[in-house]
Amino acid sequence: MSYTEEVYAKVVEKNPGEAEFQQAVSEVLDSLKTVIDANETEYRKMALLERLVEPERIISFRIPWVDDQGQVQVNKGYRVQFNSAIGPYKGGLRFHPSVNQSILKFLGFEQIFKNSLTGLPIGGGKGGSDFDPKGKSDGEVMRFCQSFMTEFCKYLGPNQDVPAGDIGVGGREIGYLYGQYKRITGRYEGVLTGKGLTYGGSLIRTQATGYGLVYLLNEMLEHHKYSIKDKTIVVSGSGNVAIYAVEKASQLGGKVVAMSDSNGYVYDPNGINLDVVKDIKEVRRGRIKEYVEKVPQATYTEGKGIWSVPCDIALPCATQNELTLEDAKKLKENKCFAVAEGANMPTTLDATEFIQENGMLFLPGKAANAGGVATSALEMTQNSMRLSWTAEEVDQKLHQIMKDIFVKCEDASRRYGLEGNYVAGANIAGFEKVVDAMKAQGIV
Ligand code: NDP
Ligand code: 2IT
Repeated sequence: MSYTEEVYAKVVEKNPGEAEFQQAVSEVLDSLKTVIDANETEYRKMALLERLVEPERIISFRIPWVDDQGQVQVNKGYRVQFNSAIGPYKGGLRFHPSVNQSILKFLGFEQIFKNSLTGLPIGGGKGGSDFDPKGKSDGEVMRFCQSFMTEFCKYLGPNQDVPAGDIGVGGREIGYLYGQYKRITGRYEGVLTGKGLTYGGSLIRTQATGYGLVYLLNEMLEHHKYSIKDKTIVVSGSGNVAIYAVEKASQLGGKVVAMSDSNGYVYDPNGINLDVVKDIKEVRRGRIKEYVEKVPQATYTEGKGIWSVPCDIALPCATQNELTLEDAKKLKENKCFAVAEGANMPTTLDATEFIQENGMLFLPGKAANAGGVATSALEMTQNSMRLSWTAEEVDQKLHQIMKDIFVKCEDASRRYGLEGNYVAGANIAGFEKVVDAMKAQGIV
């Protein structure tokens, strides 16, 4: 058995029932095989892979809070502090009923390589809770966030661990979390990113993941002599990442015809009217089906199935494993030629394989959605310097970071004879920096 196969087998054995974590490790180790085989003796001796797949620390805690009826509720809270070789733990918090240790470990593991690719000094972490913000009042969300932070603040710090948003955690939640951190510790410091603009947030952070996705997509398309202009695009989800991916894709001349949420999807042959979506999702916290009440030519379909809408480019921006092999086949049948992941691991392993083997271009999430965390790191920089850059300055830096990420992925894939395989390129380029730092720091 090769070293990577051996380590993967141990991961399965030692992390039973953690399907998402096993999936994320499998994808990374598979594409690192060539690099690792070339350094096998050295890496084995220092148990490099065994250390890479084991989180430095997992904190798990109880979150009691009182709902509007006076009933006490209890949720689980977690933080996976996965790897601090290149900087303080950095990664979002997810509030969703599906959250468990496996999902947060997969996200934390991916985050290590993603953060490395940004070129900025941030390690990998992820956290969250099985709390469901849907249908909760602002007061309930506030009390939950305060209880979460009352425990969590013990493990945070601007040079230690700096969380941000993810699914179910946006500006409102970050505000409540920040307020409680400040109240308990008495410190006004950059301990969270995605903050509001009046209390230390960065311009463009809200847009960064979606914009960054389209910047990277654009780099890849240009490299392969295509352009976004006049392409038909389907974007799943209608949250933070999806909305700003649609905004940037439309600015570059693409036509987005479908978006979704966990209930169903809307199809608009004239191109999605983003003002309507923003009003439904950002202002009213409503459902995507309300879109058809405002836009008569649009149709709503209940359930999954957004990938059956014909398109040139698919941007999965909702959640893990939302694009299956069957969906990938449908995309191919409809002549889709490029898939770029706005979400983390939205494409199943067999679907990714199918896409790559069938000549479609593919950008993995850890490269394609890195603009969010990169801009979080820019927010940390501004907080440390106690100044704010303009929107143009931040956007320009974000754009350059995404261009650099494309060069890194392209270069790494080429060096190992895997040209055009950006899954391998992203994993290898991300891995190289982390491994150098781990080697330099000894056995820790
Ligand atoms: P939001 O909570 O803003 O939006 C999530 C969207 O995905 C909603 O439309 C939601 O629908 C849908 N969705 C969530 N869970 C499911 C599910 N189980 N099945 C179907 N649809 C689902 O989150 P974000 O936009 O921030 O995050 C989207 C993805 O992007 C996630 O994978 C996240 O990890 C990733 N990401 C986010 C970054 C960020 O900066 N925010 C950075 C990098 C990656 P509904 O409202 O019905 O639940
Ligand atoms: O998955 C991700 O990269 C995020 N949710 C953003 C993390 C961050 O710290 O900005």
